[in-house]
Amino acid sequence: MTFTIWSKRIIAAAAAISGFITAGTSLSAQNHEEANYDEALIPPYELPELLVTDDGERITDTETWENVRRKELLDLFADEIYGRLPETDIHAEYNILEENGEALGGKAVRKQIEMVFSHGDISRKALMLIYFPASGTPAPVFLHFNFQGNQTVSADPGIILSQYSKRPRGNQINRWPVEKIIDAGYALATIHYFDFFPDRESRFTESIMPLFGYRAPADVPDNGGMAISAWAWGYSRAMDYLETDSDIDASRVAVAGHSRLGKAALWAGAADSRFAMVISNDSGCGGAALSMRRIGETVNEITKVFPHWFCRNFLKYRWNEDSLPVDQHGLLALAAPRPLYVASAEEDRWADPRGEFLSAWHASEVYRLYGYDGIPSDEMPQVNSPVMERVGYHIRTGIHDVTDYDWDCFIRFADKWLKPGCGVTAFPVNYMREKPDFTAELGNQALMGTPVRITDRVGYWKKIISPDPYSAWCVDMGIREMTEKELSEYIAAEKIICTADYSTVWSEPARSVRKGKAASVPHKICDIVAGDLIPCSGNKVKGCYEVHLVTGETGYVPAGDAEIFSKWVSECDPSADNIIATAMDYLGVPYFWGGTSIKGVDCSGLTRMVWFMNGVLLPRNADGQSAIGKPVEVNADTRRFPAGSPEDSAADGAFRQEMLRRISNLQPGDLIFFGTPAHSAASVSCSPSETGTGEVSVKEKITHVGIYLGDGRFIHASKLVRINSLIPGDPDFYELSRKMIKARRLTGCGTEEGVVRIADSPAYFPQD
Ligand code: GTR
Repeated sequence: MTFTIWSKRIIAAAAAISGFITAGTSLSAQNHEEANYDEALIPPYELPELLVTDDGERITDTETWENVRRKELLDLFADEIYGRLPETDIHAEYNILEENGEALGGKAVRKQIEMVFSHGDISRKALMLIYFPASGTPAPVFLHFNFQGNQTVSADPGIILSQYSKRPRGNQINRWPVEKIIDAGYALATIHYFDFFPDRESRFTESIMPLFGYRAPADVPDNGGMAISAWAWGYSRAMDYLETDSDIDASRVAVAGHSRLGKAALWAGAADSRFAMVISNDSGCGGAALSMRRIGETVNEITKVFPHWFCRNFLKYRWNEDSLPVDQHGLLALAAPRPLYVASAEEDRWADPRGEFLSAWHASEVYRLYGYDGIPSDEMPQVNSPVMERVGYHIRTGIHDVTDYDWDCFIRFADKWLKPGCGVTAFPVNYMREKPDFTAELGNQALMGTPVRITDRVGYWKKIISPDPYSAWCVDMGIREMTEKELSEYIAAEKIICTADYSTVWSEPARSVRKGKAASVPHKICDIVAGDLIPCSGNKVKGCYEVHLVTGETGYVPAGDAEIFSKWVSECDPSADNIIATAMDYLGVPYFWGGTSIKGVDCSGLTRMVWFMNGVLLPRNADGQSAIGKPVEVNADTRRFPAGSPEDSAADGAFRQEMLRRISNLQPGDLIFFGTPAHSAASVSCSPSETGTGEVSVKEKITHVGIYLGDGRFIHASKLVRINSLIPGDPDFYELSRKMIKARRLTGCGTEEGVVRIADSPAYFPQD
């Protein structure tokens, strides 16, 4: 069967209007019954490629996706489907009309905010209703607009009536399990969608459109936004407010919507990346479903019945879907890499559940580019069997609606992707990589027993923030995930710190094991290194500390290799002598990019470790370290001896004098920094930082750090941890010595100078 014949059939069928009205919200008749629902009648179609640019370049990296293809797609959706809104300067004002801590029997706070938007003498109002858990911690949010007015979401008599609705209180209570949402730890924020565009073309003038200078639909250009863009605009304005509300965690807002509001939520999520998650429920044609399938509701049908939803350009694609430059899988892909959930209902054939699913499946290839798992195959999951990868999907039994089941899935999905976790590192040394990939650059290491925050998950990787602070990816077997309560208990618990360079956790009290003996004799559970922390009972058994690894095993560490952490930390004295003594202990440790343990260190990894073993938590990187403590003037004459020029010969007397001068203020134990100072350079391109004289200011760049030992000598990680001299002519002269431009003294400094004692860090000890 050819497309032409099929399309004629449908056009003919469309003439017979069935009089079907969708529950409570639809405004015009639609021929649901007459539509095609037969997969076999779908003409062959070819979806536009997501990972090929308009110039035909295949995309293999996220940078090109973000900088090129994503922008192309966003423009196409704006110009051809939903339409753009002018960049008018619209003033927004928020009035908290009401706040009540006794909502839902005291477990929630209800807050109602009047948002006033104005431009010139035109103004429009929207009323936001928020329920958030009364826990006191900023809550993640489901931002989900409603169809019938805020008062229909709950029977709560405190809800202020929405301006454009006379519907009774609690009228849509079945769609809004407010208590369930609160119990799960989320806030719910909702606005009656009419506040942005009362859903009729004839009510255009009551919408927000006049704020943009439009008096009638005819004023709107062919690529100008109409109702869906107005609702999406409303979602973003709601986000603007949420960002100002300290009861809300605006970094964890899920934009969500049902049906036409699912379309709007997807468009809002695509255009506004502040939304951390995007959820579409039964959004169908012009939402998640692929238009090219022309099954259920079609472009022709939707644009005829709802002429005020899309931009006029979309009309070009009635019965002409093959010429669409994008299809809706592109809209879903615009949410990447943020978690995306698409929900369908089995009996909602009008919305084409299979088309919604395939769209999510095709969008998943963009998620895979980021290393995330999406929809695993093009075979639809069974009904009521949700997929919860970074792209999630379910098809549930039942009709076009938002049910408790849908909400259960949204909450589960949000629990998985939006709820940050916490935990403790489990390996002796945990490798923190810049991407969730074993081949990715090593950024940092976290020692055993380090409390971490978990901010993201991909496959078997977890993105963590270590206390230095540093954010990067660890394999999940190296992280013991905990509840907040477990983590606080862990932080409060007694621990040992390994003070030997290397030691062992034995299965029984032991100091060594006879070679060749079977595993029944004391065996090694794991090695440990300096700085590792393990919970312990405080008991010593046969000269060993009894310890309890966070992975569950009990083991024994020779007492001479460890100390009780709390006692050790109270005795730490980061004096210059102690710092230098610890640093000398690292001599010969190999240089290792990203290393911050005795197994290998980079330059700032060495300094970080040396201070850590003296009870001080330094920032992870050299530039962070160069910003704390007290400045020590080195008076570098970088005009005569530019940091970037080739090194002078050791015999150069002037350079020797310069370096003797640079070290004159230094004291043993000072951190010395190498790099290039801030300077002006001739500009090569126009940039916002241009000074106006053809010069740009270049910021200071710190590339290396070492510890000063006195007499021009210092210890640093470079090839190996080694000692060099800054002074030309000395036998161990450091070839990049002229880059030494800055120094800091940490001894005698406290938190006001950015120097944090481990004892004062909430990551290591309870602080109350
Ligand atoms: C229907 C429309 C669908 C869907 C639904 C709704 O009439 O055909 O595209 O958006 O309305 O929003 O309830």
